[in-house]
Amino acid sequence: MKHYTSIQDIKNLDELVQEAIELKKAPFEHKHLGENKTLGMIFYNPSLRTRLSTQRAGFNLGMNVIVMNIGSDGWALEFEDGAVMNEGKAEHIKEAAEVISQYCDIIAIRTFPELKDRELDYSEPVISAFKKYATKPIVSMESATGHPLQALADLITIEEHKIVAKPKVVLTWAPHPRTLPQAVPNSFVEYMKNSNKVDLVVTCPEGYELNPEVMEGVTVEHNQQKAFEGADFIYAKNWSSYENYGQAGDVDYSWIVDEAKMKNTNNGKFMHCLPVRRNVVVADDVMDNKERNITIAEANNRTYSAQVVLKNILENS
Ligand code: AN0
Ligand code: CP
Repeated sequence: MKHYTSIQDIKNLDELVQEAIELKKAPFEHKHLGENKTLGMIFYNPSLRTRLSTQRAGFNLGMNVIVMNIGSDGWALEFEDGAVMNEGKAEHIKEAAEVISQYCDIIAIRTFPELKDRELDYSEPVISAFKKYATKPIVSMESATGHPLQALADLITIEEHKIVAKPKVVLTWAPHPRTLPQAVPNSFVEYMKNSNKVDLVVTCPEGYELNPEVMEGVTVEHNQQKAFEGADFIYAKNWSSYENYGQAGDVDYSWIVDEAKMKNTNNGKFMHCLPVRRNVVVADDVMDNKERNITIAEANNRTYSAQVVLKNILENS
């Protein structure tokens, strides 16, 4: 593996999931791989899980880890080629990416979308620029349009918790007071679609359909109750409209996931990438039900999704 910024960087998804599950049994077995190697983690946005689990993954592999909140602590970066930099931006990405590359052997980046210009966000301006100007492998820790470390952890979690060979996995849109990215659901759909081990259904209100390219070949059911019938896993996430890009719109709070809805499933497990707003996205009666709620185990797998990715990159370099 050279970079890890999307599912395209994975040769065989189901094999990578198995490798992560193996690695989880003996997480310190590859400590030699990261010896004298440095992982640089660059954050434009807040994080709890990604920050701690990716750092932990680096440590498990024997790496040194440097973390920087570049959005608040670094110089404001210019991304435009040929820009006359006489305003707010103090440093160009061309220098910054090359400089960081000298200090780090792998560069991981978190960069959310602005949610103003769809075309711009979907061109992945920050990740693409780092890929272009850095001389070291780039890992996405959630970019404008994808969260590939999360989706890999989700697939590992489903593999571990399933009780039927090919479970029905339902991605449901859920209410949220803020305008959120499509990154998590985009990657979730891509990974579920590319695994041979799950059947995916997406349910969302009209107008909240994801990017048609991502959704190609995926079943959409606008009736949430119908979608939940027979589901083995319910994966809840809010996302803002792709069609009316960046617009808040009216939030239908009736889409909350609660125990009454979960009763319609096949004794389904509840998943969410976290952080989650209780009693908005999901009710306490689901979150506090230890049989249903597997979000803590899911978050634990963030360490192993990051570790299997870093391991593959280290082995390749
Ligand atoms: C972010 C999102 O929806 O992309 C991060 C999720 C891991 N969530 C929030 O901003 C609440
Ligand atoms: N799921 C996830 O990426 O969480 P953080 O935003 O806390 O890193």
